[in-house]
Parts: sequence; C-alpha cells; structure tokens
Amino acid sequence: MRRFVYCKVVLTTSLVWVLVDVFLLLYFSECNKCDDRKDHSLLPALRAVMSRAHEGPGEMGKAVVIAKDEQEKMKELFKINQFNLMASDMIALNRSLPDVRLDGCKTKVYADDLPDTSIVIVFHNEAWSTLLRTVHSVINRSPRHLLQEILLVDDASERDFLGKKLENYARTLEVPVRVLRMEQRTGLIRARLRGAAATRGQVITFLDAHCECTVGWLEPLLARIKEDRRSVVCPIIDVISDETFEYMAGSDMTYGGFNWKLNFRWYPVPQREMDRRKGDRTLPLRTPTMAGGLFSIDRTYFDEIGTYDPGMDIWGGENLEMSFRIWQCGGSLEIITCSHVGHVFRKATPYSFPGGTGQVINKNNRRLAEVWMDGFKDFFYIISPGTLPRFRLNLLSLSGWECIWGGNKCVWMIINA
Ligand SMILES: [Mn+2]
Repeated sequence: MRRFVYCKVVLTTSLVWVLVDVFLLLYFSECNKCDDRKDHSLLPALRAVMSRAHEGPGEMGKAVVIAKDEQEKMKELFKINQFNLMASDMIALNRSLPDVRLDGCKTKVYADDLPDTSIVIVFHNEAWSTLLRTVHSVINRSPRHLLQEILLVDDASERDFLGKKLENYARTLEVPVRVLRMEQRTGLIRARLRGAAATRGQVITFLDAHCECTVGWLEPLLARIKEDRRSVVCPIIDVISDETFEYMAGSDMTYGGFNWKLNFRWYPVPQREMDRRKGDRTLPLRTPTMAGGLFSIDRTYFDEIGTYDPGMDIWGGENLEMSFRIWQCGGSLEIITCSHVGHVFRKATPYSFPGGTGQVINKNNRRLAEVWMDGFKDFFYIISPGTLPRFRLNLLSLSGWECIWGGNKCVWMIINA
C-alpha cells in the first residue's frame, strides 16, 4: 500500500517537471536573442502552449464538418461570401495552425533591427469571422516591435457589423488598428492607395481580408527587404478551403506567370531558377508575376515606382501591372519560401462589378498592355480581339506613362496620350 502511494507521488512530481521543461523549451525556442526580447517572447510562448490545448472546430487547421441537419442552412449562408460562412463562424478567431515551413526555415535567425511594417487590408462586405481571423493571426504571429499598425480600408461595405461595431472592436486590440472608409465603391486599387498613403511603417504589407498568417511569416519578408529594398516579396500562399476551412500548405515549386489573355497563372518553377539558388529551396524565389493579394514592399520604393495605376477599377489586372512595373523599374519580385500565409480561395467572386465584370477587367488589361508591354501587346489583342475596337475609343482617356532613369531611381512622368 505504501509503495503504491510512493509511486503516485513520484509519478505526479515527474509529470509536473516534464510540463515545466516543456514550457521552458517553448519559451527559449521562441526567442533568438533572449536578453532584450524576453517581454516579446513570453506571450507567444504562452499562446503556443494554450493553443495546443485547443480542441475546438478547425484547430490546427483541420477541416470543419457540418452536421447533416445543418447542411441546408450552410448552403444558404455559403451564398453570402461564396465560402462556408457557417464553418468560418464556428472556428476561433485565433485558431491554431500547423507549422508548414521547410525544415531549413525553422532554424533561420534574423537580424534584430528589421524594418517595421504597416499592414493594409482592403475589404468589401467581408464576413466578420474571416476579417477578424486575418487581423488576429497578424497580431498573434508577428513580433510586436515589427508591427507598426493595421489599417483596415473599407471599400463602401453595406453590412452593419462592419460599421461602428468594427471600430469599437478594433479599439480593444493590443496593436493600433484603424478603420478607413472610402466614400463610395472604388475597387481594390484605389482603396489600397488610400491605405498606403496613411501608413507609417517602413514597409507596407498588403493582405487580403480572408487570410491567416502562420508562425514566422513576417520576419523573412522584412529581412529580404532590409537586404535589398527593391525586392518586393510575397509569402507562399497556402490554401484555406472555401468548403471546410481546412488549412493546406502551398507549394514552393510553383511561381507566377500569365497567359496572353493576361490572366494570372501558376507554373512549375523552372530548373534554371533552382540552379540559380543552388538547389536551396529556402532561398528567395524570383517570380515573373504575383497573385497580388499578399505582398510586402518598401514604402519609399513603392512611391519611386509610381505606386499602382490609379485608373484601374474594382479588381483585375492590377497584380500583373504591379509585377511588370517592378521588373521594369529595376526591382525584383520574389516569393519568400520561408513565409507562409493562408488565403481562402473561392470558385466564384461574391463581389459586384459596377459597369460589368468583363468591361472592368478588359479596361484594366488594356491599360496594363498599353503601358508595359510595348510590341508584346499585340499578342493580347490577337488573343482577345473583342478588346481592340473599344480600346481605340478609350485611348483618349488613358494617360501614357514614361519611365526615365535618373541614377538608380525610376522617375515617373505622366504624358497625355
Ligand atoms: Mn481573396
């Protein structure tokens, strides 16, 4: 009997010590330079321990299963945002996610004096749970000293909860979060420009309104910009299922391209780019174009290359426009394979396009072709002949741009066409 009691005491004390060890391990593995970073790293470590205890829906990026008798309601709710809103609303705003990075990324050490960043998130009628999960994932998984602020730019949403309720909620967060409002629907580009103009950080990071940042997402992006301020960097975009909100790691073996209709497309990374990096998949991957929703850019470099084309409406073409602009203005566009951010990919767009979807995208693509593609624009006009006559009429309203090299800077002149 006595032996049994001894055993119990020994077992419980060792269990306590194992737990203490686990905590200490987590605490110290979170911080690279522990002397001055203790206050920063205690919180994420605690959160990490707590999130491991989570057993709720969608934790660790798992798929959410909706009960049979809820399926009808689920289908109704799906139509609002073109993703499974019921599933999203069931998942915690600070849900845990797996660490999907390559092993070589987990041990990289970054400088202490990385530039800080402002986060700009444009939204239009976004769901509460996806928007706020984006915000919480930024706050929870970014070192506080690298996060200047989060700017939420509302492109004239019509939902009540995105009004005062959002502003009040933003005030309760531990990072400055400001809500800016566009007076009327203007589209992604001009709303992003509004946000960018209000930023105070050294780097601007644009995110979509239905993202989730994973552990260690920010440091490698900022480290690359510190190394070369003319590199514009994207994370690997992981897939958050629109049906189940399951988190699935994206591949570092695809990069951005386009077809002659000027649609963005993913293509396999060519051997020459693997060779340039000497086979090290953790190094920045040069990509011809980007998907456009998520990237970081040095704020002064963004100004130097003339920001976005403010004449583009609503959505479409702006990602290729920015990609062509960067490469042609002496910069480089790179996927930072150690940085992972999830994005809810949808099969259909929930957004309205004032003026008609086709019209808006054609107009944006014509501007893209005329400004950046020189003789190659003919491929676009041959493939999409419908765009040609209307373009001729519109040419009068298009301001041509000329890029003049002065020293290392790309200076923008607006010339009237
Ligand atoms: Mn999106």
